[in-house]
Amino acid sequence: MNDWIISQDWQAYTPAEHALWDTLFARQVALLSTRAAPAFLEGLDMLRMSKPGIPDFSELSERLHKATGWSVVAVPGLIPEAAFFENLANRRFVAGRFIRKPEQIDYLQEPDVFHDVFGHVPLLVHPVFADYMQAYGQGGLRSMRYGSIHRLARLYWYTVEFGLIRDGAGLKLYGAGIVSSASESRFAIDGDSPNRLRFDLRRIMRTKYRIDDFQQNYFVIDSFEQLLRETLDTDFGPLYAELETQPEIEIGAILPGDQVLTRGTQSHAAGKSAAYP
Ligand code: HBI
Ligand code: FE
Repeated sequence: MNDWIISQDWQAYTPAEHALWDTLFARQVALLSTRAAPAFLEGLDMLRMSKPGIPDFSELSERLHKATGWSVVAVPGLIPEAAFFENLANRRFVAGRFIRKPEQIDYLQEPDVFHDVFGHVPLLVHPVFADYMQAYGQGGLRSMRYGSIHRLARLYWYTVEFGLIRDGAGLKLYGAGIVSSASESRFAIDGDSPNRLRFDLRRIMRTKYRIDDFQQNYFVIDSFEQLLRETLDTDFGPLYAELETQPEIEIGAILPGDQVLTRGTQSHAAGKSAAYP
């Protein structure tokens, strides 16, 4: 199968592109020192990501491989699901090699090298999270045979991309979509708008998500062990069949069975829908 891997072509980055990485990096580190999960900050340190400039994937992979056997490889952008899952199942994290334009510094839809490398790679140093990501890739390949990719995509969205974790240190960020965004780093932790609900695998797999704005619901895990254990202990075949008999859950909804950690005002989302009916 085509794995979509290309060369990073690190020499081709311009000084302005490296400088944009440095600007993004400094801004996020300042926000995250008090907000990100300790495991994320340890990963940044361990991988020496504070070294100036866009990281060279081969250098990064050398360190990462020693820690957990993962490597980082370049791809042209979003790739087909089968190739995405196949790479993860083989402990290869696929990263965009391009960096956003200066005018997109605050937001872009496609995953660029800052989102992919700064956002996703530090946690791959954590042995349990590293195993979860591989299990996700393996589960993704299986989900394709059941026609249930969307269920697993939701799990990825609400954990790997937009997950929160609650440990002794309180509520912290670990989702890559949050930690790579200055505005959502604040919104997800400090904001009074979103709901924060305890992680619930089945519930998440029924929940729609939004790709155009801050999340309305965040799901909070107690530990990466919980995430890995629940994923490995679940027999997804029967679960997919069962979920087809249950209604979908709207973004921002709170259900009777939810364990609500924070009930938000939803003022952010309400403001938006008033402006764009
Ligand atoms: N490709 N490069 C890249 N990055 C992703 O995050 C990605 C992808 N292809 C498919 C995909 N994500 C999702 O559809 C899966 O999580 C289901
Ligand atoms: Fe991502």
